[in-house]
Amino acid sequence: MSALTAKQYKSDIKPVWCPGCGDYGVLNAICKALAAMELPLEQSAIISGIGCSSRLPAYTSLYGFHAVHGRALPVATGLKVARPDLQVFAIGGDGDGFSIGGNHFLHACRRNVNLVYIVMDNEVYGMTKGQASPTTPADWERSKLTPHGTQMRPFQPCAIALAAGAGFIARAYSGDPNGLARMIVEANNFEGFAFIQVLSQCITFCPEQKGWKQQIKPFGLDLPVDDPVTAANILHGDDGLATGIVYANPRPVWPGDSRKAEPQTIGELAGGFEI
Ligand SMILES: Cc1ncc(C[n+]2csc(CCOP(=O)(O)OP(=O)(O)O)c2C)c(N)n1
Ligand code: SF4
Ligand SMILES: [Mg+2]
Repeated sequence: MSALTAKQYKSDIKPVWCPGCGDYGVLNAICKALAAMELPLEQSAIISGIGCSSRLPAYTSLYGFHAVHGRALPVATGLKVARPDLQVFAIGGDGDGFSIGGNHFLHACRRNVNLVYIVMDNEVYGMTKGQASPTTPADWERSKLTPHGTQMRPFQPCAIALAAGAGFIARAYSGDPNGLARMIVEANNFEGFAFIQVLSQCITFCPEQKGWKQQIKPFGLDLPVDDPVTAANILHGDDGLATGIVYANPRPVWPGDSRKAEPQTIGELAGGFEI
């Protein structure tokens, strides 16, 4: 089969995202990356949770699964372990990945299954009409539920991924789909759990994020580093708006070689009986 174009990795379903939503850029970037990697449709899968961003798999022509809120990573992990021959992409939002799915995020980082996790971080629950999420700035007063701001320190996704053991950590901007596409290719080539935080504006509930276009800049350092202490210093010192692949340091993936060789049925994984 000849290589597919980026457009052929999109489905015929028209996205229902608001005009100007950052998630369009992420969809474009994913499709550009898939085309650049010439991934066959039947060899790839994309798994999401629930949220505006989690609608994305339906807009691609890949096999996919629109899972339960916060559960993209457990489903993607199960799929990759059962079918190690597939390229698995887990995607979702900041609410999906860091609130209800926060515990799965920590354990996916430390388990180190060989998959790519892309979080479209708009610092808000877009789908449920603009409540604060773990990455919402402490003084954000737009939501009626937090009229005096959250008064809580925002979650630092990349620093937390590093502390939890992720081997590949990057931050991107949805307004730069070509840069994000290159990053997705690097993440997919990486052996192990690869995490990309994509700043993807919610134009409807956080119109101030239009300003990201002027504020986003590259880290401007010689990256990626493979030393966790250096990576921690970079991530704790940045303002959250710098982009680049910060850290790449492979370690043994899970499960080990003994279970990597052949695709397994759920029954085999459960102990050798068919269910
Ligand atoms: C178990 C469960 N709890 C709550 C919800 C309601 N809910 C749907 S999407 C969402 C938050 C989505 O936020 P995020 O993941 O950041 O995605 P966005 O819409 O911002 O892209 C919530 C709380 C749900 N669908 N299921
Ligand atoms: S509500 Fe926000 S996140 Fe959802 S589609 Fe609209 S702009 Fe995008
Ligand atoms: Mg969100």
